[in-house]
Amino acid sequence: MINRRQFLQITGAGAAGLLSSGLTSLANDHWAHALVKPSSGFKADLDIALKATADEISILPGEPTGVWRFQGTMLKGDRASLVNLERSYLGPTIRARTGQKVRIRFTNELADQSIVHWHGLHVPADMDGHPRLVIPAGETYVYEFEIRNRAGTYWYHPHPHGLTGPQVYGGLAGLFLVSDDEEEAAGLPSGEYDIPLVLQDRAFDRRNQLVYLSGHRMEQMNGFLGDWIMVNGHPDFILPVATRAYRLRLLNGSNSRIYRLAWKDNSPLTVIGTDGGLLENPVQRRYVMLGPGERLELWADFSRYPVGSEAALVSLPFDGGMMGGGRMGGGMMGGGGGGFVLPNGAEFPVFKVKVNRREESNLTLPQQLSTIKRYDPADAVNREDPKRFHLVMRHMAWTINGRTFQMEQVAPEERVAMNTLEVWEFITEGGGMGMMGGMDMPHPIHLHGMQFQVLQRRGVMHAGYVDEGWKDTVLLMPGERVRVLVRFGDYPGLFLYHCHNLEHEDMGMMRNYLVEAKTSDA
Ligand SMILES: [Cu+2]
Repeated sequence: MINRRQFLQITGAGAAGLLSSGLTSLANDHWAHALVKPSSGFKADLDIALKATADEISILPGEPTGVWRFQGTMLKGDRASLVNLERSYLGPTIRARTGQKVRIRFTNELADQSIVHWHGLHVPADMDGHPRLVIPAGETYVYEFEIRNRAGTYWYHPHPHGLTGPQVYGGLAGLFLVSDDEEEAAGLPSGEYDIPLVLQDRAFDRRNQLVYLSGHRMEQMNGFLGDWIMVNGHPDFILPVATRAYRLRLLNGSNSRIYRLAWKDNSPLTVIGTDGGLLENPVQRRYVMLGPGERLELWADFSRYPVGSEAALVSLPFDGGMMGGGRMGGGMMGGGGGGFVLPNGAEFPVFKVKVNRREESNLTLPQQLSTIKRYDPADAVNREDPKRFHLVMRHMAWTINGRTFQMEQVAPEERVAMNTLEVWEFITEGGGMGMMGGMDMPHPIHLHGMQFQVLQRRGVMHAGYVDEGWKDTVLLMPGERVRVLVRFGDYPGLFLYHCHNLEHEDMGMMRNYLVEAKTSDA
């Protein structure tokens, strides 16, 4: 018997049959050998039981809202490593340190199949939550991996193909915060002054129940947008603060909404971190774009605010590139036309800050936050010939290079050699084929398994990006092209890259890439 990882190495070395199209389909192993019980050789520092289950929670005044949520129990390890959020549908925050070994026993108590993806974490292929690994209702999947990432704000959510959108929307998401020595040495606000803020949007019916897609195709082509802005699972969120510095960790956990974030009083944002942890040095921006799946960390100093004063984070207006102007079919929500009350690019408040007490702190903004070794494009195996991925619409479906997701299919440009650096270019220009005009849309592109570096943006110029740090999700606005440098690391096997607009993803704007170990048994 060969195990799954060896199997992937073998097929990766060329044993799988090549189809005439040049596409490779991995042999039809049904991946039935999901890890169903802990392995004896794995010494877990943290051992967590995590279930996805139906629940009810009070979100709006009146009737409680039916949600799906993650619930966690610490079986072994520091209890502070699993923080349940009060009165929120969000899953528990998992805290781990680089180098720790983590076991998570995921039990699916939903009616549908599911699997969990650890967004941003560098884990082996069979620990990554690929949709081929889904488990049916009532089953358990045991994850075992070592934390190899640097400190950062990562997160987790379901990833069953075609169901990621509704499951995340239903409430299934949580933060996975990693810490390390370098981060501790940076001298940032910690404990109660280190605040995660998960930004999401939701729509509710008159009975306070979540409303999702109406079935209108245009709605799915745009991506679902709610008219309630939620922070950590709460509408009309207010953050009480003292007169001192805070670390704010922002995650865009929305299905498809993009935020153009700014302080309401126009003071600049001080950004200290991105998807893959701290920047080298803080950067200032008048506003920042935050696409679905992306994270940004802010240094927010309220020491100059008088007690009793207010501040607010807002989303500024922008051209959301929505098909049909976002109001296709004359639609208000529930009008059945696929339009949205609050289209992408609308202006709205995100949350309020209330300065409610005086506190002294001698923390000052560190000028050196971390060290980031920049990749040298000269080291890329395809420096002169970037792999190009066109984000285009075909037959009323979003595709990557004209292809939609096939569970185990890999195209020639989707094969990479382990431990090599490549240049990948994502291209939205002409994505709408120019046939209907103005149909290019934003796409936040996420690579599983790796953090990468943004090399260059070209095409229609947009602003508000923080491309200085490590990224696992990169936002492209209409007419833009982005080159990234990615080193396909030490784990062979099948990983995903996809649009993190979850409705785009569910309709197939997702593909595999295969990391092939350099073996000599071809
Ligand atoms: Cu997309």
